[in-house]
Amino acid sequence: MRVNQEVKAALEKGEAVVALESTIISHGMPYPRNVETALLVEKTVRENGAVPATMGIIGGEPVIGMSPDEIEEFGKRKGIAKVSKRDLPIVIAAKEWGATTVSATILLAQRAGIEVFVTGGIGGVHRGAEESWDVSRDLYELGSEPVTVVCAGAKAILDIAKTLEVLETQGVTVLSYRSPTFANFYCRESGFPVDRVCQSPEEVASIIKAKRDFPLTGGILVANPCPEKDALPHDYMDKIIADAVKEADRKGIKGKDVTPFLLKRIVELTGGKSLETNIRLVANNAKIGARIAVSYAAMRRGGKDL
Ligand code: PSU
Ligand code: MN
Repeated sequence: MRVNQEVKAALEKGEAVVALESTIISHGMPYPRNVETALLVEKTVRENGAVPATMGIIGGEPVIGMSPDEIEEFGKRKGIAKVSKRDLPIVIAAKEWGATTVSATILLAQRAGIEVFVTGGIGGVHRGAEESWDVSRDLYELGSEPVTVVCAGAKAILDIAKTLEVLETQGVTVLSYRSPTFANFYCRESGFPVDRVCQSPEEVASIIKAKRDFPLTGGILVANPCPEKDALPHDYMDKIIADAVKEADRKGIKGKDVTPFLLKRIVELTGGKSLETNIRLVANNAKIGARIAVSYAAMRRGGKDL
């Protein structure tokens, strides 16, 4: 594993580091907005007091903290594999490039000692999973690794009720950030309850610390709703998502191609509006995630000095 100097130094001093994934760059958004977004997210993490660590596999080597040039390459290079846990050994052995999903990024973060991770929306249980059995690996990595993921809920293309059920089975602590219900990606609220509504980064950090000190294994999910001014209307998005899901079905799109296909199709069907919302919500997660990481790092350092 290659850990960049800045990240290494911050971790040694017990300072806040935020993990970032690369599937959202290579498979979640079109070039060049994907690169602009990844760089904006890193900048937002820094402005809020933490060190960003964008992760991916370069020539078979897991990289913790890419350079801006490497981020650019992940944005435009063709044929970068989408790497979930099962794909990691294949891409490493073949010395290939791989964009890490939430699940693979959680694994790399845990290996590097990074406890807070920011993304847009996690993978989850797909609509129609009773037939397809399509349930993202993300939920199981959240269940087993000690990483807190700050997101805007599960991607809107999913079945949120079933996703929350699997999270509960996996023992994942599900929090919302200043919102009464679980976040609904493009549309703010989902109406589904969470385990605790948190009002501040300190409150979230205290829950992370309690889980680690106990100790309990497994992750925490912080659902941070998209800012009001950037959110898209429910009814409008419901119809577009339903149409995109039907189209994927008709075209026989399966497995790891489903999520990238749907995200791309939704951008087309909304005339680019969903992309703008996606960018704004990731940046907003970066702000809150960095503040949570800073607060948690301070609590841990405080604990050691006592
Ligand atoms: N959230 C986004 N855009 C994305 C993803 C999440 O806003 O591109 C990616 C994440 O990397 C997540 C993956 O882990 O989609 C889930 O894919 P699947 O449904 O195939 O497990
Ligand atoms: Mn899947």
